[in-house]
Amino acid sequence: MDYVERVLETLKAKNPNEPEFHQAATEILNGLRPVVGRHPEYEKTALLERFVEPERIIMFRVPWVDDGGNVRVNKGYRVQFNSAIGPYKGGLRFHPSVNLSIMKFLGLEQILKNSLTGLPIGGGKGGSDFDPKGKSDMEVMRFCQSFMTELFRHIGQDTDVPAGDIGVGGREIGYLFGQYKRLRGEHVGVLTGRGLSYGGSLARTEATGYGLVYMMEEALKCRGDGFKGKTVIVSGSGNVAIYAVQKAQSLGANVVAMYDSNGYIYDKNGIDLAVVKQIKEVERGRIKLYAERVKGAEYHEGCKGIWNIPCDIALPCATQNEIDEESAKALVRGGVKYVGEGANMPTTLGGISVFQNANVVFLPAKAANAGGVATSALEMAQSSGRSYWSFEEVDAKLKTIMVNIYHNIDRAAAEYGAAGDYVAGANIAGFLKVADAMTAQGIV
Ligand code: NDP
Ligand code: 2IT
Repeated sequence: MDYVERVLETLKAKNPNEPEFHQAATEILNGLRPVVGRHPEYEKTALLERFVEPERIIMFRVPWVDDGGNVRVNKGYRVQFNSAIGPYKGGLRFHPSVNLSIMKFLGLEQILKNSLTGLPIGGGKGGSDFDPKGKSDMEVMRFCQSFMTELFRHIGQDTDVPAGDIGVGGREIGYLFGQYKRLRGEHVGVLTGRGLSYGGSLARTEATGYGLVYMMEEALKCRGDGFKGKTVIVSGSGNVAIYAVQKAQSLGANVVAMYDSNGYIYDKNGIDLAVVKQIKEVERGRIKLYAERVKGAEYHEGCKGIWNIPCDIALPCATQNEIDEESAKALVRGGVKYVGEGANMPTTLGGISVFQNANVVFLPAKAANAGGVATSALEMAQSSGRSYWSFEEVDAKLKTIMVNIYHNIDRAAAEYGAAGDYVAGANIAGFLKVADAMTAQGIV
């Protein structure tokens, strides 16, 4: 058993029943094997053992009262995973599936993603099993206030800066920020993704989806290709999906399908994004409505069928493990040449192998969706400097960051004998900086 295998075996034994955490750790540590081979000092200082163990996990009760006067209780989490290169940074997810395993896989991924941005941010993640779907604004507000009443003592602009993720958008960030400010009496950049009237950054809303497309555009360009005329599938219909579609369409792509957790829409004429935005951002409705409003569009119950639609480029932007081995095979049969992960860990380990064996250009989440957190770091910079940058300025910085990440992971993969394997490249390039910072700071 080599060092990597030993660390993985111990991790699984010490953290049983955490399949998503095991999956993320397996992908990362396997990618790091060539690095560990060149740095025997990592094993001597138990660097990998320290890297996979969160610095701190906070778990708390979130009691709140619904509109009917009933008392409800949810679980709250904040995993402060690694602060070697900067304050903990990462989103909050509100979704009924949230559990410790999901929080830890997201936190572990976040460390390397944040490192790849080149900006000074450590890794963290948090959230709750609260489901904002179907709740009134006042219920969401009471929940957010209760959540922050516990979380506020653990976060701060220089210690831990949460943001949005699934189920946490502008509305939730507003309520969370309002309660933080009330409890601390400080108007500071403690959360990112804030509204523009109270410290938010232009282009943060668009950043993850735009960033994904910027990186894919660079990957296409390096192969003498482009988005123009390509058939694209984007899963999900939330923040990341909507702005990925917007940017891909602006570059001439034909985006033909999207979904929510109930089912998918297929519109061979190209998705009318204004209709999706109206349904999702304004009405908070179901994607099914799209087929009732747009002539020629189809709605199909269930999500999996989306991957049977022939396409050139697939951008999974909903949630973890949405593309399994079978779906990856369906995509390859349908002619997919490029896959870019907008969601976190949307492809299973088996699915990744299918893509790599078929020579699909595969851009992994921690690189491809880093535009969101990178722009969060730009929001932090604007807050600290008490200034605002124009949309064009933030967008240009975002694009530069995404293009740089692409070339960094490409170079790292080649340098470590895995040319074209961007999973390995992203893990290696992200890890080297964290390992260097951890080493410099001693055994902590
Ligand atoms: P949103 O809540 O805005 O949207 C999530 C979308 O994914 C919705 O369409 C939702 O459908 C769908 N979805 C969620 N769970 C499932 C499921 N189990 N099966 C099928 N569809 C599902 O979240 P975001 O767009 O912000 O996040 C999407 C992904 O991108 C997540 O993996 C997140 O971690 C990742 N990400 C987000 C960033 C950000 O800045 N927001 C940055 C980097 C990554 P429904 O409405 O039916 O639940
Ligand atoms: O997964 C992610 O990178 C996010 N949800 C964004 C985190 C952030 O701090 O902007």
